[in-house]
Amino acid sequence: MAAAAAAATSAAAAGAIGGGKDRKEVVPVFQGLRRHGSMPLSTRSPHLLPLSTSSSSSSSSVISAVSTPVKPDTSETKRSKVEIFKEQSNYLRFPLNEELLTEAANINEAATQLIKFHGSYQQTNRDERGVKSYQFMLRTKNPCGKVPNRLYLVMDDLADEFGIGTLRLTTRQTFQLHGILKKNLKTVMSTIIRNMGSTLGACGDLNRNVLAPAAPYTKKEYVFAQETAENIASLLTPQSGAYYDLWVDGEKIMSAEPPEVTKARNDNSHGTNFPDSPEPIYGTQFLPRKFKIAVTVPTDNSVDILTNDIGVVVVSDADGEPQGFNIYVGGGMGRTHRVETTFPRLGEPLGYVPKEDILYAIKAIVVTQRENGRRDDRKYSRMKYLISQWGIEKFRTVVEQYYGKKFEPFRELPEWEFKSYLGWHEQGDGLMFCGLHVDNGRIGGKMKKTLREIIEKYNLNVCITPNQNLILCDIRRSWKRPITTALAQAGLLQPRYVDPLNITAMACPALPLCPLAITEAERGIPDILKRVRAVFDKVGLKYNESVVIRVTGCPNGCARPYMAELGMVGDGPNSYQIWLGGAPNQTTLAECFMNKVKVQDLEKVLEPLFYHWKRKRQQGESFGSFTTRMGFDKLQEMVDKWEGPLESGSRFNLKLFTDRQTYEAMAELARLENKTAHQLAMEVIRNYVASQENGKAE
Ligand code: SRM
Ligand code: SF4
Repeated sequence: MAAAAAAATSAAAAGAIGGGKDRKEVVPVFQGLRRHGSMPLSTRSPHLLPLSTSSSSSSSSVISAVSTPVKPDTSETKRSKVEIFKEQSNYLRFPLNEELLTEAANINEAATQLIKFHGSYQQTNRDERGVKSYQFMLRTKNPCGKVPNRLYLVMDDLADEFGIGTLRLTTRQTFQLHGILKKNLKTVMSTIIRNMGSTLGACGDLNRNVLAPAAPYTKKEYVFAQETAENIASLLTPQSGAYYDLWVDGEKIMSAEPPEVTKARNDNSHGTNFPDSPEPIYGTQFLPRKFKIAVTVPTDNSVDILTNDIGVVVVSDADGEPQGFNIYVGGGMGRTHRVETTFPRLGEPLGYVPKEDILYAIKAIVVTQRENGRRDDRKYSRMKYLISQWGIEKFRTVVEQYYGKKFEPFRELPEWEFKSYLGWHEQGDGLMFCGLHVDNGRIGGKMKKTLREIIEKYNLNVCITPNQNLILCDIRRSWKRPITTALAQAGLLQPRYVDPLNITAMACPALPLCPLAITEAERGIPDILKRVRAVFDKVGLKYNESVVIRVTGCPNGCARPYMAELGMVGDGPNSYQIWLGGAPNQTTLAECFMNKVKVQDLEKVLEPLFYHWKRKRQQGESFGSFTTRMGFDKLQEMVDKWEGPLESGSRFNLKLFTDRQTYEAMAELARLENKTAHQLAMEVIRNYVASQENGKAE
């Protein structure tokens, strides 16, 4: 940013927020000590006063008004247990360092909270009864979803050697490894770190993996968005060194960061930093809660931009030269059943900043949340609640004080589109990339073996998409055929052979390892999608029609079900809330239509809804828009009065067959596989077409 300009006003601005050189941090008492005792109270920074700003320019003008500094509020406020653990940890070390050395298969409560910041969760297998089998899930951090060839191969090996034999691609472009035993944690962590990977800050109360479009296009805007995501990720990476102390005995195996990132992190012109702290941005207390950022380019909503705490969009001039960024704030999905004061929320426009200011603007937003987000009740600690409480105007005013400038007006943007990047595409540098649909991001069995062989043989880098899919990058034209053939043989079909319902569907891991799961998601969705396809067939919807379906095992929303056209959110054993109204381009929030729908009763709800969508929709109207236009009263009436489609299902199925005899024979075979005649016929046809294609490729 214009550091000079900022410096010119630093005294005023720092005074306004009461930070700067006088900023105090909770002193970690365990530097050296290893024992609980009475802890100093968190010294809250002075509260911000509303600015009496005289600035009227709409450009990034420097704030010149000064508000009266107030005395630090040293009153004791209630804090959640996790705040105490953080404070007593000596920047995420204690007692994790000691707990890792014990013979026990698990670690204690404080260490369980701290290890999250290092990228791991303690779990048990909930399918098993009796003695708890403790294990750890590890999550990597891959800004933009980028995974170098070497790291992919190492993750693939680690999954087999120390995990449950599968790799899990996540909704935030990272890997999860499940089933790591405590005794192997250090080996696995250090192997990742030594092979171009990291798990630092993949979980915990700090900035999580930064999303950006995964497509390896060489177009200027895309490259710029990805560079920005990487710089933001660097800016907000913990600095204390605890991670390296614990997992690689203090060796600093870090990639160098651009000097502008270091400069932005160290800049304290506007009182954002704890000047003498090993964690200049986070301090001892880190953030009140997890924090999520996505960067993208106009139209490309492959990142579900509005669900993030901060959404950043590259804005370019007429020649395609990036000039700055639009910034959204306040998105988030998590909620708690029956607590109406918790809710999913979409990000809203904060303003525009010139490109050289982006790191400073991001830091100002993060610091606003750090200072003002609730730390007493973690249910309400996400930044979306702060913005909901304050309103965007007040939030903007406070952020501007830490930023030292005013935000410019938000630039107009074109419509968002969902981009999956599946199939073959040109990168723009003569090479190609191939996007592969991976059901729920779970890579195992033959698919895992084949992917490894291809990635190893052709020395490919890969990218993980925010939809749990994988992109093979940097492919020479001449490799396209053999790679297509090898992929198809492992069931990794080109997108036109994958059921369109599967292509956009997502489910979170849920049971058996997620401790918060109320019911199935990843394990349940294959059957759910089959049944939705059968309902589509029954009511006469075509094969190429689709709806965005997302399923989670609880209301936390890890697969972003509240953005889906049909969201299913676990609310009891084998039962789900049904959420309707999301859009195919992920721009509207769904609403809860029904509670406690037993999974076996799904058809009773879905049949009438899809039947009426087929008949009453306007031209090109998506299922999400249809349900919103109808309104829930009308939809409820449709469900309540449902007596089955007027036409018999067989009439539609018969269309595929030349005569009744063939249809009946197919129907009988299909029954053996618990399918409809139409489904089986479609499968046979698709397999036939795929085998012909493969034949051609060979
Ligand atoms: Fe999530 C907690 C899995 C993306 C909202 N999430 C969890 C935990 C770690 C359970 C726990 O706390 O012990 C889950 C581990 C399950 C397992 O066994 O693997 C878990 N979340 C996932 C992943 C793997 C789902 C997936 O299908 O890919 C995603 C990993 C992302 C990553 O790589 O960083 C994942 N989680 C999300 C998202 C989507 C996103 O970020 O785009 C959300 C909603 C967006 C948001 O944060 O608002 C999300 N996860 C949560 C929440 C609710 C947060 C809240 O504000 O209330 C929790 C629970 C919590 O934090 O207390 C949670
Ligand atoms: Fe677990 Fe709930 Fe997230 Fe699913 S949505 S992974 S059940 S926390």
